[in-house]
Amino acid sequence: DRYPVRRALLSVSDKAGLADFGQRLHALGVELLSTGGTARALREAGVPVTDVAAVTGFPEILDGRVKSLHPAIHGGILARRTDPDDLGQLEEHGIAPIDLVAVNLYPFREATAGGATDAVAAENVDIGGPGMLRAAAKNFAFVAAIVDPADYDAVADELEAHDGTLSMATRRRLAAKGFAHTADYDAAIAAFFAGDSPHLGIEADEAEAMPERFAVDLPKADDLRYGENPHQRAALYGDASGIYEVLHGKALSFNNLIDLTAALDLVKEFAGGPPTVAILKHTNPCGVGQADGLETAYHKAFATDRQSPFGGIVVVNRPLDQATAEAIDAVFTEIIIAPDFEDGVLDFLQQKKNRRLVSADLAASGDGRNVRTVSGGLLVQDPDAPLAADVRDGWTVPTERQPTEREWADLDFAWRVCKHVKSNAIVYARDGATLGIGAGQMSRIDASEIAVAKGAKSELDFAGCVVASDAFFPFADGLEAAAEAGATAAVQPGGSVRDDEVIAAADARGVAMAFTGRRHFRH
Ligand code: 93A
Repeated sequence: DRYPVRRALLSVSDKAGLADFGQRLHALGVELLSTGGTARALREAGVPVTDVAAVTGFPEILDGRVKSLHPAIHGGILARRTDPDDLGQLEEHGIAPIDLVAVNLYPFREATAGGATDAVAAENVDIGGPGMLRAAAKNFAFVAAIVDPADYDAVADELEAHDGTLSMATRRRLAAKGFAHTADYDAAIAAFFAGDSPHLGIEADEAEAMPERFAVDLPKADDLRYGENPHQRAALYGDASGIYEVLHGKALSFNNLIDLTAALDLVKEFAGGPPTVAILKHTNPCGVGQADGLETAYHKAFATDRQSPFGGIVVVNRPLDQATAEAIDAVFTEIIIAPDFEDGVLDFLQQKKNRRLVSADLAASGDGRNVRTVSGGLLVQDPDAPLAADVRDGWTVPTERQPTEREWADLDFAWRVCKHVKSNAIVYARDGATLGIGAGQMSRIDASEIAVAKGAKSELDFAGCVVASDAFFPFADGLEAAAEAGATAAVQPGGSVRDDEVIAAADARGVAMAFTGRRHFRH
């Protein structure tokens, strides 16, 4: 009951353990076939592999929606090795048997975990993977179906110990696991689509209830000179030690404290990223720049809008160096925030008596609750936490064109900035620099027009830029206006009933568009 493994097909979304497993199979003389991304990962690890496209004689089409769905693959998996008819038909059609299939599926649960639009969810439904897995599991009498990377080692061990063969018991056990997995996978998909559409957040019944009472009892930290305006009394309550520290300058005002919070929230989006500088006014970024060094990043941020930074806040995501401090010093800046200041930089900046210098811990996570006053009480919500470094992995691209590598980087950057712009928010960016930021408009189109107008005022060229929108484009016109302005790629949550029109408008203009499945209003 032992069958040899001579040819294996690997097609995995989760590339964990892939290189090692591929290497061991290769060392056993097994020929490896793989779909696009898996083949690339194996080649990068130095493991020889044949593209599935070369076996089928057919390229991957529809953005990978059809890559392994072909008789040359499914015939190779499903043929009964003891049936002369089956083997004859393989021979007749020039199909070689496939003895082992290692597949794991598009991460549907992960992609929809925090809520996703129908389009995002649908794009994460794997068709070919379950097909191959079930085909291999069905033919377990001859073929091994592996769905769990945790099984790679045991399978490779057995192959090495038994002359490149696997036992019936192993194949049957793997088949059971494969069937259980596809059943569970389909159940998750069915459950998602049984709910209301679109999904942009937490399902009411899976959310932990907010507390029955919300008690606030914080000590007064400071009386403030006044509130938002000089005729309003104000005080600060709580304890910011461990979050930020004012090292120099006048006491922070009511509005300073609000702006400082906005600046910290924004820069945390880039805490682990390349040198990044943001300039803010009235809680909105005037410009954000990213470069190999802070000084260049500052100039990029400043170039977005050379007028508004006057009297603003500058925040950086790594210790502030002298050259950057001098560049900032050339513009009247109320507050400078940095995780740290390099030697001598504080002394230099302290020459201006009133300017506030603040050090901040970008890893400090705050108090975990976001509170606003409303008529008759308080609104309490979870904070809109900083995005994960790999947030892009959960995005989908419904357009014909995928973003280029440069566009991906700019989309990621623009999306992080856009999250910190008052709604309706539109951000144009290119090469790690914002080109135009449209904040706080009552219509998305107006936000877009203002962003473009501000960029034009700064004599910036929008050709080849990307655009980010904090909530979905309700109509195609917003996307069309962005393309008209020069955007070649866009990022937005998706989830409009008119998504199809917006996607068609993008396709008509060759715009690559990503759906995040999550919106970031700031009201
Ligand atoms: O879009 S699919 O449903 N169509 C297919 O023909 C297909 N073949 C494999 N998804 C398909 N796959 C899946 O692609 C696999 O289940 C795996 O999750 C993923 C691997 O793609 P890549 O090798 O390009 O990273």
